[in-house]
Amino acid sequence: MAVPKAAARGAFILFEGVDRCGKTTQSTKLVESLKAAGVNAELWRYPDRTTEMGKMINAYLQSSLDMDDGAIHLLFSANRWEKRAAMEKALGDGVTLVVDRYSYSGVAFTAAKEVPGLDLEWCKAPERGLLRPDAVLYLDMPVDAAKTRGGFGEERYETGELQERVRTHFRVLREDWWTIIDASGTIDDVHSKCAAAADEAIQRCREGAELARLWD
Ligand code: NYM
Ligand code: MG
Repeated sequence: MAVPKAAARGAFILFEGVDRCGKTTQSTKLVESLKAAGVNAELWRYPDRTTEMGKMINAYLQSSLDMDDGAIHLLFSANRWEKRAAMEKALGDGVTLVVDRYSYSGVAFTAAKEVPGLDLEWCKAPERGLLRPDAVLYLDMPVDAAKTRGGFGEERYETGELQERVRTHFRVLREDWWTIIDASGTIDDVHSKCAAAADEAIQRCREGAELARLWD
């Protein structure tokens, strides 16, 4: 008797980029279009501000709470670890996860603070072992353009100087399998590039690509 073929796992599709580059708009739009095409897809985001740790992160970002730079870095990471098993389960159940920020933001932002001792390697260490995305859609936008977008400056880290350094660190973290998308195009233009990269990743997962871990 033929053994039933296991259902394909979902793809982990990650959006990264500086603040106000359009990640939230594009990730929302991607989930809508995937669902319309019959793909079981969900939008997740980090920090996940709904958990107890996430509430502390939210207070820190809104400057109602101060915290040591190393401690807040580990809290952002722990906020990914607390959801790791749930992510793996969803992917295994065939759900494609479109994720708005993950470990790369964690590393790029803390490293950009240039705190002695908290170098790139230190920042990467707590991320080791988390799930590796199947695709990274990096929305590339000059900081000067992002700054003119609504809401810039409302939260901690939203200064031109810090964002420039974040962008430099993203450049260092970039790997050749990332998809770099010019985010200054129209919403529809950027969306069609994101959708093409997402389709390709979903296809790879259907063909049996295994879930990997950071930083393989
Ligand atoms: N951020 C985000 C970090 O500093 N470390 C992290 O691990 C993550 C996931 O939080 N300025 C920063 C980047 C943003 C801020 O994210 C909140 P968002 O996507 O603007 O809600
Ligand atoms: Mg933001």
